[in-house]
Amino acid sequence: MAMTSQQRVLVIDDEKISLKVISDILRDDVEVILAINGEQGIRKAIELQPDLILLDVLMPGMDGYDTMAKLRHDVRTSTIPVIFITALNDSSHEEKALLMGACDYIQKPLYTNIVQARVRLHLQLTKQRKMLEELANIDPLTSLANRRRYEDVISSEWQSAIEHQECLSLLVVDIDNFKHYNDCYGHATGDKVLKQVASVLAMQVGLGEGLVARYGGEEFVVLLPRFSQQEATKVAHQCMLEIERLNLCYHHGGETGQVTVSVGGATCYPQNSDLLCEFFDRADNKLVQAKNTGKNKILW
Ligand code: GH3
Ligand code: MG
Ligand code: MG
Ligand code: MG
Repeated sequence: MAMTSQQRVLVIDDEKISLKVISDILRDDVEVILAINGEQGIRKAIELQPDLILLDVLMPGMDGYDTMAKLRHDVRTSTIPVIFITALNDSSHEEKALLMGACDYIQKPLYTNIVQARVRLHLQLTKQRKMLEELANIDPLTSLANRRRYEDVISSEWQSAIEHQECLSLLVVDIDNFKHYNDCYGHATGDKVLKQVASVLAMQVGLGEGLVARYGGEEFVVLLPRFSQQEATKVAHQCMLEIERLNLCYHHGGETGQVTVSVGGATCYPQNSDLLCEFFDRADNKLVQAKNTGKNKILW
């Protein structure tokens, strides 16, 4: 059984010969990245996001434990599994590594088959974990983040905005008269519209700029960290314009309509973790107001 290709393993070891040996053992099956010390290893882990890290314990300067502590502390690397590799055969070292969150511990001298078997096992577990994460966080119809993911991201963005005294904007976007669209063309065609609206929103909100999520049904949320009300309004108008450009018409009760959205917006400088619910409610109340006053508009 071959290891899954395209998976990446980062090896951090101060000895060139060890790097060579490990890389020879693994390179047929995975992409191997090498680092000669802890600092370089952390940098490469952040940048290249390996699926697994093999970490030498004894290294001059920053040793394996220090490196591990830093990897665990940084959100960008905290969930990457780490296998310690060491010549130390004292059980207290093994215990320490496992207590720090290492997923495994391999003792030198290295046996090719053991290294391969353990790496294979942990890569498979990583793959399964990623699949589960995706199932838990992604909306299958639109491929956007789902409501669970949105709740996670907004709480961490809220916390970070408090820490850095930055503002945060939120748009709640709901398709107008979508029931009419479904009644006209059926649910399956309605699903296609949801996908189209979702991709317009995703396109307007650049990667890394904010989060677009399907909150439920035909309702979406757009979270825009550090966006002022003015900047977020611009994004909302652009989204509304592009959705109108899709030119999705339907007929209902003898009349012709077109798919539009209503948007409720809120912007604030978060001060207190308790006020997060109120923030969402503010945007949501504005959405209700927009619905009650003619739809196809944005209100703050
Ligand atoms: P409003 O302008 O007030 O928002 O009216 P609306 O018809 O959009 O809102 P309402 O809440 O009355 O109905 C929402 C509709 O969205 C009804 C429901 O069938 C449809 N909907 C929700 N989720 C899905 C979905 O996953 N696929 C499809 N095709 N339709 C969906
Ligand atoms: Mg060493
Ligand atoms: Mg609606
Ligand atoms: Mg709705």
